[in-house]
Amino acid sequence: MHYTQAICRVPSDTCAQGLSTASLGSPDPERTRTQFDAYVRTLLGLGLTVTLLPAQSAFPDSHFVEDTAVVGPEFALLTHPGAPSRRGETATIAPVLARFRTVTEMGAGAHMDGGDVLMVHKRFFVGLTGRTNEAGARALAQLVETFGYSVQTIGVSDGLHLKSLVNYVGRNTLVLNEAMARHPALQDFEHIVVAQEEEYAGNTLWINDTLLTPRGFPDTLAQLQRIGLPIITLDTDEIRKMDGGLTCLSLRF
Ligand code: CIR
Repeated sequence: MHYTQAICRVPSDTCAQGLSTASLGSPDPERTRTQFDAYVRTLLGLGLTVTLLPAQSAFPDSHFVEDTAVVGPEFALLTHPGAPSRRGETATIAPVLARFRTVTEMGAGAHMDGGDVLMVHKRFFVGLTGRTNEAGARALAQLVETFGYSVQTIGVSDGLHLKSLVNYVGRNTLVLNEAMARHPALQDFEHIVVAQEEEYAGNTLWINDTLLTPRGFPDTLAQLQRIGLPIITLDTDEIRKMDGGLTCLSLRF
């Protein structure tokens, strides 16, 4: 898939009040925005058009826009985020997506965070987590199977989202942790296995054959360099304090 568009949302001054399981301290909103700005500049530099949405102080996690939708060339599925405090985030994303795609909504009882949805060509892998349930995966399948995609679920017991642990980095390769490397659903790919202490770097983002990876993970970086694609490292330490990573800061399509 060649990306031409991204939707991002400016982090709010309230960003430290969002959900987090990380014990890394409270993020500084100013530094969070600096890291976010560098991310947006990187997307622009890669030729994407970025729709930048204003901060939403009522939703401290709302700059993690990836969780609000799943977007492919033929569709946009508005999710029903797993965390109650995040459900209101989709209301302002729907009209923006409607400029680009026909928007479908999930029914009640279905839960999904976009961070649990990994799209690789015509295949979707959906993490079943505290945020995404079977009904959510079925809602996605119902929509995308009509466009010729397959959907496979993967139980995730550690980590917030599937994409906290597994991402596609081009050249038929996944970057993933050891446990996911053993998963039967993921054996059709080459693997770059991140060391336990570098698990966060599993959240590396592939954009049109450039890799965006968090700074500070030398072993993963060395492994990624062997793929032979250009690599951009970005500071994410403030974003990480709220369990965020590079994939979650944009919707790309
Ligand atoms: C949350 O817990 O929902 C946010 N603090 C972090 C969401 C990160 N989203 C993502 O990785 N897709």
